[in-house]
Amino acid sequence: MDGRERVAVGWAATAVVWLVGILAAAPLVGGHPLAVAAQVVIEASPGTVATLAIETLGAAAQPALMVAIAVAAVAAAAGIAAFAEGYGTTRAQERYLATGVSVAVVVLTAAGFRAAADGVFWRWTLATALALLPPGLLRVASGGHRPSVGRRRTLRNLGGAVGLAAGGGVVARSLGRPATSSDGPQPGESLDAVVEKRAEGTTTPDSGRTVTTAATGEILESRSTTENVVVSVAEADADPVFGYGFAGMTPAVGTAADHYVVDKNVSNPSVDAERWSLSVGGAVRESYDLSFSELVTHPEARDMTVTTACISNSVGGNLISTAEWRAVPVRALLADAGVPDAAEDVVTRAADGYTEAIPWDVVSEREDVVLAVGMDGRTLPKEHGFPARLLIPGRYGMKSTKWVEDIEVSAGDHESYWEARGWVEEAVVNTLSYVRGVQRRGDRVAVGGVAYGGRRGIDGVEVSLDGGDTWADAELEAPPSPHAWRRFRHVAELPDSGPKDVVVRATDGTGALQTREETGAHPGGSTGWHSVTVSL
Ligand SMILES: Nc1nc2c(c(=O)[nH]1)N[C@H]1C(S)=C(S)[C@@H](COP(=O)(O)O)O[C@H]1N2
Ligand SMILES: [Mo]
Repeated sequence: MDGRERVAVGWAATAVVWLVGILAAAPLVGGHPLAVAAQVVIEASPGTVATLAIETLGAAAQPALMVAIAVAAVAAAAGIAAFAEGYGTTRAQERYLATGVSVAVVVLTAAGFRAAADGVFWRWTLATALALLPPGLLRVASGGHRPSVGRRRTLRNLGGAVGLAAGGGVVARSLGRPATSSDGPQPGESLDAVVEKRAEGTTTPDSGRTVTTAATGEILESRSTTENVVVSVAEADADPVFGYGFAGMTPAVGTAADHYVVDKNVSNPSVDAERWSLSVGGAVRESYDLSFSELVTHPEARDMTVTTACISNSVGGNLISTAEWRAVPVRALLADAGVPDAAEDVVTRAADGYTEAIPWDVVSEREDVVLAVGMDGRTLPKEHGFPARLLIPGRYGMKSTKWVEDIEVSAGDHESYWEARGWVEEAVVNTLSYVRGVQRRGDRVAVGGVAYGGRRGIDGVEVSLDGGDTWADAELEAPPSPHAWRRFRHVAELPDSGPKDVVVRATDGTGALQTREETGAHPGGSTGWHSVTVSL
């Protein structure tokens, strides 16, 4: 290694120690500057970029972004050092550069921990100190900018710094944030328990619901295609009717655990339901606050089965789910506040800074525009918006604000989070039909899937096995609710095992055929017929 390389490696090692220190100190505040940086990048990037990342990387998009930022930080450290060394800088210039970089690192670390800590002073200052001490000492021990010490001592210094960071981690962990100090309602807790706690001030054990999945027959072989279709062969003497539950078929009503999750957050807001209250206000006659238990026991609370889909879902994609929710109509909540004639939008604001708006006309006409407080008979899981989130059946998921803190009537038009990033405002779902499973049983082959037309409903689904030349009507299961998708299947006599070009298309409740035109998700949701070529 020449001198320049040595300096670059020294700085890169310092950056690594800094990152290790940051992660070690993270338990103190329950978050870290890397996640904050990733969040800043996500919120600053155009919606199309964020969507592309979600589509290509899925749930790995956010961790991948954090890794990329970490790598960039290490590369920047090495780059700056090599650059300075290469220009034969004077001692004074070196000092300026080192001071500048140090100040930037201190500021970034402190600001990152402060943002992650929601501002609790001693936590973020201590986390900053713990994270900065090891790299700081490493620089001092290695003689500042020019490491003149031998390799063995360098390694020893490096080991010492990492050990120090680990020690800081132990301190951070022992002082770490308690998950929740509150004994109030927790995410995923039985709703009955919440109601009983309120009535008696006692806790009851959760009464879990069991979910049964339909029998599928003995599967001899099975594989998944890139189009999210499960292609399988079952025993020839399996039930020739197939039902709607064969391999690949989604349950008509899913559970909280298998519901898709999409949001802009690297780490989701933790809301203490005991301290939380819903504020209902804005341009209303009388604004008021509602506690979580008041919401759960609201006289108009009801169970609803609702399908939601993300507007960034691709044709055949998995960002669509159906679940049973407990929810209160938003118009009932607003009626108690009194809405004036001049009302235009109903704006929801969330704990993560997200906002959405729906016209008051829509809210006042529709009983199914609701604030959900439960899922599967339990309080909402954290990732689905605990303690309360909006649901607007027939609109894409982006309209359904999670972690709602206030509902506000506005007299003017309001620009929402994704709307500001170029997505359509109304976000009415496009009619869709997706193949989920293709299965052979002897000479018979079934094609099955789901179809959803939002509030228009689904009247028919057709299946083609020859790329769209000929079509057959599929059988349709009754939808689990007016707000949900319905499953379909078509069974054909098909002795030969050659490749089949399977295509499906739906007709909605207005009689309109699902459009064949293929469009991407941005800005109004994907369209086009789902097709897959299978051999079985
Ligand atoms: N507060 C908040 N609400 C949000 C989002 C968000 O980033 N923040 N994302 C929206 C999007 S784009 C979708 S598709 C749905 C997904 O809801 P789910 O994760 O419960 O399925 O939440 C919506 N509500
Ligand atoms: Mo979404």
